[in-house]
Formats: sequence, C-alpha cells, structure tokens
Amino acid sequence: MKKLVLAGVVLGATTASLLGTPALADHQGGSHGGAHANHAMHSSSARAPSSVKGSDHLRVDDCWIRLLPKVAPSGGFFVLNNEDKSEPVVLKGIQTDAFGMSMLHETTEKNGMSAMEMVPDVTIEPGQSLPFKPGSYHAMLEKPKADLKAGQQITVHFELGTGKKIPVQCTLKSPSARKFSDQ
Ligand SMILES: [Cu+2]
Repeated sequence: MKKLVLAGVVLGATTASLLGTPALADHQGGSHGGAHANHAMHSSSARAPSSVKGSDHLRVDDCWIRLLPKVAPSGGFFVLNNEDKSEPVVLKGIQTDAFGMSMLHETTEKNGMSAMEMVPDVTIEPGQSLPFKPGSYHAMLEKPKADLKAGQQITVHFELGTGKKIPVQCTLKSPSARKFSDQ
C-alpha cells in the first residue's frame, strides 16, 4: 500500500483541492485539531478504493460515538464482524442524519508520532472481526445536526460494497469515554 504522508494543514488543503474534494479540505481546516489527540498530524491515503463488492453479512457490535463540542469532530467506534465464511465484507462508509459528514480514518504510529489518514473503504476477511477503536481505525463525524447529548442513541447506516446499507443503533458518549462500556 502506498501512502502519501502530508504534515500540516497547508499541504493537506493543497492535496484536498487537487483531489477536488471540498469535504476533505473542510475536514482538514481549523476544526480538526485540539481536543482530538489522535489528529495531531494528518496524511492522505493514495490507496484506490476496493473494486470488490463482497457479501452483505456484516454484523456491527458495540457502536458508540465520542461526542465532542461542535467545533471538534467526533470519533465513531464499533466492531465489524464478517459473518460470511467465504467472502470478504467491504465497508464503504457510514452515514447518519445526526451528522452532516462522516468519514473512515486510520490512525497509525510513524516515528513515534500519531498520524491519521482517510481510507476509501475497509475490508473484513471471511469470518474475521475488525475493531474500530481510539488509536486505530475510527470514523470521524462532523457537523452535528441536532442538539445531541451523551446518552442518546442515533441510527448510523453502514454502507457496503454491495450497495446495501445496514442500520445500526449507536450510543453517544461523553468526551472522556474511551471504550463502549464507558459512559
Ligand atoms: Cu480521524
């Protein structure tokens, strides 16, 4: 996998405009720092989207969202289980009415520094599970629409390579939450 590493907002914004994705430019603007320690440094993925459709047999467990103040993006976490024994499941993205924008990200360690990149999709191998958790894969949700509060449940649609959208109930949690069992 080829990764194009970009440090800082200036390079990130340049890449975003080259790619013609205003949403990414917006994401990498002023709102994506500070409170979210995973996002001290940004990078963009050069990986092409998967052309595999895969199966519909995704089960999502323990879905929660760390609700941050409106100026900062909120992280989404869950466990993806591929219940198909022979085919992969490809997650293309998530979508919810509660937030105006959602993306899939991956945080990695590079030279002792935390770096983040957008991923076009995520593949779960047959019979396997893949956790989205702080410091690893995560979803990033911006532009909260309603007056959201910790403790609420929202519906998030998980969109697969087949085109199927699976609705999942996700719990909003406080900024101090680090795992599903936290408040
Ligand atoms: Cu992120």
